[in-house]
Amino acid sequence: MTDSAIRCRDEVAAALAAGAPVVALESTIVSHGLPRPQNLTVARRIEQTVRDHGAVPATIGMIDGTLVVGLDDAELTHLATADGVAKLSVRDLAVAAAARADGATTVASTSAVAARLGITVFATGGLGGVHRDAQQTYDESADLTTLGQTPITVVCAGVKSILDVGATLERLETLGVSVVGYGTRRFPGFYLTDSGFLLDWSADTPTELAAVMAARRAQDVHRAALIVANPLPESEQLDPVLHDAVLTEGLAGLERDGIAGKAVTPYLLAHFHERTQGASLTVNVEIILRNAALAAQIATAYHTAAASIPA
Ligand code: PSU
Ligand code: MN
Repeated sequence: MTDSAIRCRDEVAAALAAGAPVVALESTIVSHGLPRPQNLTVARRIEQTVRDHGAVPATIGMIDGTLVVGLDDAELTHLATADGVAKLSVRDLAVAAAARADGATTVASTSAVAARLGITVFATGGLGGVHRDAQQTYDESADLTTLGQTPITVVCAGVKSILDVGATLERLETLGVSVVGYGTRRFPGFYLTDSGFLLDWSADTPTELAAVMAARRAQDVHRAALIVANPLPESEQLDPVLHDAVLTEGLAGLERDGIAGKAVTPYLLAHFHERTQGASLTVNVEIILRNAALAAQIATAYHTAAASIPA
């Protein structure tokens, strides 16, 4: 599909038309969530991982005001390396388009654009959520409200401990977002295997998750997202003692440096990467690649099953 607002890469459009598995990917983790120069290498590895597991990757972003679904390598390189790439949530998309901006899409805007094109599965690292001081600042990511009105399956490792995890789970419940643990009923804590919060549901295989997606479609009452929360194995998590020390320091830094609004998440991510001497980056990359692999497996299971059912 090509129109003035959204350009879909040929390979992605062909896969969608054929009912073949496609996995959407966001660009904010590339432009704002991972340090340079590793970010570009990681972006390419995420796409390759999706391919290795049988699906077509569609990394979404904005180039010169046009939303691109399936950035090519030059476009991906641009968003990973250029200065002044905007961080675009849903509310920013039209203003940025009119300004012919280059921008990276968040979980919210990636989900919204992907769902509009009929992409059923999206892989990311962690969702945005409710910030720890939200009672004073009202800082809650638009990822939550957008997921509350966007029917797409999102594979993530929970939300970062920089957020109020309990409050985020409460908001997801209020917004009607389904949350299913992959192989666990313990909600993952991104860098840590277990956030300490429990879930009502779990699924053990991509096929089971594809069955959940098929049931959602058959029931036809779901307007919100399905979150698949995929924890790291304990052997690969960040050292919990180091994690807690760096977190405390990062939260204090926010106040000291007067960081607020959409700069909060990138600030804390950069702080983790610096203060753990790269250990958090290694874990972060591992999380994203594992989520990309699982998302591709879910998309493959879902589209294989769908293809065998007469329309
Ligand atoms: N969490 C991460 N890494 C990230 C983000 C979240 O572990 O890079 C990005 C995602 O793009 C997410 C966005 O959608 O930050 C949320 O930002 P905000 O809190 O400003 O809504
Ligand atoms: Mn915010």
